[in-house]
Amino acid sequence: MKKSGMMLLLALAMTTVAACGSGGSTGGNAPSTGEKPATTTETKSNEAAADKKIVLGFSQVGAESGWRTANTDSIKSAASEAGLELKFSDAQQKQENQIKAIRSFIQQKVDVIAFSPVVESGWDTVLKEAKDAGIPVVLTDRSVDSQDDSLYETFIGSDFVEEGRKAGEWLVEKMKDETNVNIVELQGTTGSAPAIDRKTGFEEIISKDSKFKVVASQTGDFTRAKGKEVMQAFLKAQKDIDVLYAHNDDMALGAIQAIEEAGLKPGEDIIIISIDGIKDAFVAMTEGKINLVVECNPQFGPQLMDIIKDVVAGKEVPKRIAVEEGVFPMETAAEALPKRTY
Ligand code: GZL
Repeated sequence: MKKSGMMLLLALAMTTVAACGSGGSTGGNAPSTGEKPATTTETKSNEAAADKKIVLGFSQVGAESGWRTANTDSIKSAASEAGLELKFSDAQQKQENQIKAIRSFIQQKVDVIAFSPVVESGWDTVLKEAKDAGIPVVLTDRSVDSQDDSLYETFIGSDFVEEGRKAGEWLVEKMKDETNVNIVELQGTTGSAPAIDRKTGFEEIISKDSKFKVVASQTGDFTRAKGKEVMQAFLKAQKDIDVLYAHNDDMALGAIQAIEEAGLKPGEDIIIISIDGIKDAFVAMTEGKINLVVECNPQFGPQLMDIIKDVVAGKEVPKRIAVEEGVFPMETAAEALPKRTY
């Protein structure tokens, strides 16, 4: 009995070892039902990592203009398309709200932070905090004046100086037979990259001929309401305005209301040049109320998601990525309007 029992135990033990042995390289318990061998911890973590959604923290300037709304729509839809988890914050055009949002993203340990800086200055401290936390930052739409470009991976946005030059070059040609041109300027948000650079580019061109005079220049903060208010003040203070140069369409559209309420014809009594290219500006051009729109494309959401995936994958990305855009004189508006997408 004893001997046969021992033989039985030995046979059982042999079967168990063989079964384990046939578990292949994993060394785990080979299930006898012929299923795939259980993955190791390492394999599981690789699979989990591959499935983990990239978490993007995005701080948006606000909702001040048609351009901004289109930009937000582009980023939200592109993030959803790309399968990213988006944490979105609207700063209502306040830098302190953007800094708070970036600090919150750092605490939440997001994978990437992206933002459109409402103004150029005052970002080094919070960007260093993100860098110290090992979280890469991508600048979108507007840049910062930091001397340390290791604080961000890349900047994707328009060339605002070039936009200003395009506005100036069109005006020089338009006014070639005039001897004296009085210009009023509605600037964007004070201290913002588009306001600074659009002014720089425009002045670079018109300053070559002293017949062009900027007789008044003030911020309309990129909004329709403020654009109307400041244009009303210009009309009261200036006896002879030939041209309005508005840093965005929303301010131009607000100014048009003020010009009409003053009994003048926008686009005729006062030539109007604007930047962005929102649909309402194209409609105004078809009505003869705006003479030129320089495009500033807000729909770079898909490009942004590609960059973010490259950054997370540790790939090298160019420090500067420009957005393509055109120039639309009023004569081209009717044909272009049906094709406009923002
Ligand atoms: C430009 C963007 C500007 C738009 C405005 O890229 O930052 O801000 O021109 C918007 O319409 O408010």
